[in-house]
Amino acid sequence: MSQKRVLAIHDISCFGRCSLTVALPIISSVGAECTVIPTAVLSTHTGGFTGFTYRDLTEDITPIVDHWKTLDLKFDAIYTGFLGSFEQIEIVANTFDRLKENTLIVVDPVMADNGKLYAIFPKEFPMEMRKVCSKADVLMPNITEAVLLLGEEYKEGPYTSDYIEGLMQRLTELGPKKIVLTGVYFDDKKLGSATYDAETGEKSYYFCDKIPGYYHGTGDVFGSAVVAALISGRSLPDASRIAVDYTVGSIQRTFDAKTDIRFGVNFEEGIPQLISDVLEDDEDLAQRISGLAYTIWHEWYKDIVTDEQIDYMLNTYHSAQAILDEIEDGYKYYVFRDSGKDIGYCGFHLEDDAVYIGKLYLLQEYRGKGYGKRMFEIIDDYARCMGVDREYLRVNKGNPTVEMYKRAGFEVKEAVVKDIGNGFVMDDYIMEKTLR
Ligand code: PXL
Repeated sequence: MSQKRVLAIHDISCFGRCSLTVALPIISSVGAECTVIPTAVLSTHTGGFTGFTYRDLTEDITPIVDHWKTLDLKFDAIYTGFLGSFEQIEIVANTFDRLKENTLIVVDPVMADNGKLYAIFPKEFPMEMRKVCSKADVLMPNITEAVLLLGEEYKEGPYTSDYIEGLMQRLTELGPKKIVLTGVYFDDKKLGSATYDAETGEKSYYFCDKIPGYYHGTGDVFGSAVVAALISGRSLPDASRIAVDYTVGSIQRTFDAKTDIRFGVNFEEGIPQLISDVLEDDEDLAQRISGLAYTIWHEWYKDIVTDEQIDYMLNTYHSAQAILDEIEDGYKYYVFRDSGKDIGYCGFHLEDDAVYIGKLYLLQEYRGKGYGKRMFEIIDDYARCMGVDREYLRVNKGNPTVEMYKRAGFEVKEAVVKDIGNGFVMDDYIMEKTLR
């Protein structure tokens, strides 16, 4: 695959980690070339600082593009965010037209948050912003920006999936076929993003624990990670999930360090993880999962089934090839890490009217630390998104985990003995949970 080239059109806020100083390193980190058009140079971003300098570079944009036209440059993606004036909006929209040639246009309509248009913008700004948004393939607003673009009233959350999906659907009527909506929450504890693809009808949600406080530049960290993932061939739901994890990790490090919230978030130390999340292919993932299965089965099942059965199970159901086959058949796998180390995973897939949880494993020393709960949250979100309210799993009758499943809301539905070949049987309970 030839190297991808992205054009990032943003301002340079010299201090405060946002826009170009975030987009450049994040997009480059996944091996893409990141070309830039700086729209302005500011001493700091405008959120929370006063007295910042602002050198407008609007009049340089068209000559830069004119020069590039003589060089016949091609871009795989163009990504833009904060735009400072009506004139800039006009010129950037025109730049899309001039440079678009099999180019993915990604627009983050940076202008508002928490129900309010940023003070530096006039109230007509959102309607002008529509000009660039209508030309986007992927639009990434937060909820405030979404309602402003749609000319609707802002509503405080928590939201319902009907409301979120309605917003995304209406946004696609403005032009873009793919939406990534940020700042989505259905309760006060979790915050995340939703995606919608009008061409396939596919939607997805991904949430993480809410971290208190408002951190500047997080939209750019998120948006740059989405662009990095999309340009690397990841699907829209995967790109959004990877970007949420990356952004939340960056916020968490900043929160722990008690950094001034205006200084932006520590996204730099998450780059190694981002690279592996974005660039890992299904074969690598299957290898990692299979490695974990080997360790976990040997430490956990040694008192439950015989060594021979453990080996048989590992070879039959947990080999990298078996896992890869499942992924190709639509299984979703999530691997959990702690300090960079793989510590467990869950695997599940959609059936007609239920989600079947085929795998839910944690290394012994990481049990009881909340990872299991997090796995169930991810599975519950997936089930809701897919419109089913039933989940079920199989568990060996002698496995103490039965109690953990009961605490997680599952109950035993039936006992089944399944012949799995080679003289082995699985002597299991089927446990089931109905989502409320
Ligand atoms: O994307 C955030 C951003 C970028 N650039 C400038 C900003 C802000 C947010 O306030 O002020 C100049």
